[in-house]
Amino acid sequence: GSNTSSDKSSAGKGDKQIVMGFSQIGAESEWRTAHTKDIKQAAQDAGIKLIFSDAQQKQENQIKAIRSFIAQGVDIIAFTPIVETGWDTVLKEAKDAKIPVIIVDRDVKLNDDSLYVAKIGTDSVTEGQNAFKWIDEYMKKQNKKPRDGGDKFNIVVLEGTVGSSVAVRRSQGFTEAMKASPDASKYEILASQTGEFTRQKGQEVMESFLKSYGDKIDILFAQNDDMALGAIQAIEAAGLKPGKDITIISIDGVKGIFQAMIEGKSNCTVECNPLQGKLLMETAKKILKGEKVEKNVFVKEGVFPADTAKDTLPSRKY
Ligand code: GZL
Repeated sequence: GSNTSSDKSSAGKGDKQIVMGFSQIGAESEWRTAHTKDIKQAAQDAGIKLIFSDAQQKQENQIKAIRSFIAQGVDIIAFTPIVETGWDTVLKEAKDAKIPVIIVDRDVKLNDDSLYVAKIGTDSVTEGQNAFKWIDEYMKKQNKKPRDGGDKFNIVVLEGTVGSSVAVRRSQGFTEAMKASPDASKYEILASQTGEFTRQKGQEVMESFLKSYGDKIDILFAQNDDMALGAIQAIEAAGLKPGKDITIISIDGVKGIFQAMIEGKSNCTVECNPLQGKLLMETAKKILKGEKVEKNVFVKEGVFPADTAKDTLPSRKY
């Protein structure tokens, strides 16, 4: 006989185009630009209508965007939280409106984890640990000596956005790995300050580091490649050789840093994978079909020292 109880949920979702509201942080770095491009392409490939909002680095704009997605009655909301805290209220409003939420790239601190269905991100702690481990190996392999003739390698750190899970966790990973190293006593962090993940700010803060500690700095740990690229300009302007006088490690793996490594101006990049769009769209479709999804998924990432840069650059996708 005929199917008396028509199953609205599958039929409704089956043929109606899914509408996703996406709140992006902004366009602060090459990495972020690649992240946005990949998400827009993945939505198109998946036949999902994307309502995209650029928050210009302001949390209040993300909250406004999420409220507007709720008012528009989108099927699903995804966003990259610029900072960890301050999301409980607006995510409760999304939950009350029965709109599922996916957290993308960065992480949040919530009182109630049921306020989001899934999180697709990058493992910032491991990235920070990998950054220190590589530096520790490199200083030994190159038989480097502290520039000030002392017994410690002096490190300066350009941090990411204040309060972002990525900055907090990359610092945590880096310092944890340093403390765990047998060489811990050979390193000293002289200064650590935010460069807001941008080239411009990275250059400015590095200029101030050089003024304060010029001939004592052995290592720069930049929490993204864009700040490292800005710092390289400051180091050269100070008459020093980036990648030689000052060993540089950063995180992301964008094309710009591969080029700098080929030119001998940077020493290593720890990859952070922005190509999260396909997984995001697949996860959204599963959620809207009522299928179970993993709460927390990490995308894959590697480590790329300068001597791999020439061979790797042609295959880099961002
Ligand atoms: C990392 C991402 C960071 C990148 C920066 O997952 O959130 O934000 O490292 C970007 O380049 O600005």
